[in-house]
Amino acid sequence: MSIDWSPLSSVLENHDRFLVTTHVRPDGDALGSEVGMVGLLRQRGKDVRVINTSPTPLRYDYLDPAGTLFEWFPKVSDLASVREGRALVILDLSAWNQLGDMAEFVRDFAGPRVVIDHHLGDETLGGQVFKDVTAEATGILVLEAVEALGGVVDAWMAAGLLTAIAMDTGWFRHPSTRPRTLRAAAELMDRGAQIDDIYRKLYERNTLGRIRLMGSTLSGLQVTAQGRIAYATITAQDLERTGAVHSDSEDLVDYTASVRDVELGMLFIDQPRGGVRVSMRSRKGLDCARLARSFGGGGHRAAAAASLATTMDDALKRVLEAAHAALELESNP
Ligand SMILES: [Mn+2]
Repeated sequence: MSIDWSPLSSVLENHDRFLVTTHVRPDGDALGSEVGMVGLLRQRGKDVRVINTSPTPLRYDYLDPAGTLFEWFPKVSDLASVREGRALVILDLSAWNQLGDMAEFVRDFAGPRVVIDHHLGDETLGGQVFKDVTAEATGILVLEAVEALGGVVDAWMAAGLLTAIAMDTGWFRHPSTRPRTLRAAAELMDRGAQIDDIYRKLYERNTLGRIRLMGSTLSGLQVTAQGRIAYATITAQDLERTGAVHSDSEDLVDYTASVRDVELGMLFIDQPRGGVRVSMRSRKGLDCARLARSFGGGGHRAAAAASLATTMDDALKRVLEAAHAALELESNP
């Protein structure tokens, strides 16, 4: 699918001040796409603020070396003036609940808005939507936009966009990876992205808490449905005991789906403000997005998530039941 970027070009022509945002618990694609977009906007001489509903996980600090780019919504003291006269760019989401505490602010936002995204789902956030659900990352769409609009990818933007693409493709291992993914990565390296340095920053600066959380989570891994489902849990007590913080659970779900013959891997995590979030990964075609949607969540076919306003025990019971049924349906359609 190829996107016509000319409506974005007119938004850029007609506005001088921008606000860029992304989803709750921002990942590499979310933050890296923001970097690419900010780079493009600044090249055009725009005044840009980036305000996110969640704080930036420590591992992504290299994208914002001065610590001045990514602002955390609850800490922004001049929201009234942020609202004024800006155009809003929303990256890597298409569902209101993915905006967390910022949803109301975005709903009330009077200025024009633009959504660039690759998630399934038919909810609309309003404004101009640039969407390609076949894209491996929002970062690749932002790269496309930068090129279509005559921007120049500098080393910082290249690092952001490479982070985006690498993280959303599991470092070029997921089925979404195709020749153009690697071509884009190669081009970003040409533009100054240092892939080995990015990898080290992301994966070789673990806190002790994260490693201990990983150990405790993996040693609690359970298997069910004759080995077709694997799942693990992270409770508030697990976080406390291991000294991990919430964002340390990022990617741990991938291990659940890495067990031989497992078709669906799930990680259940107690949420800081109550409820349980379940992340899902499928390996042999089971539609996780559909399973997640039945609990009010969403995502992609092979990777999705949902939040349940309930206890860990109840979340386990309900989701495992639905997962069994989904597998059954998959085997006997
Ligand atoms: Mn993404």
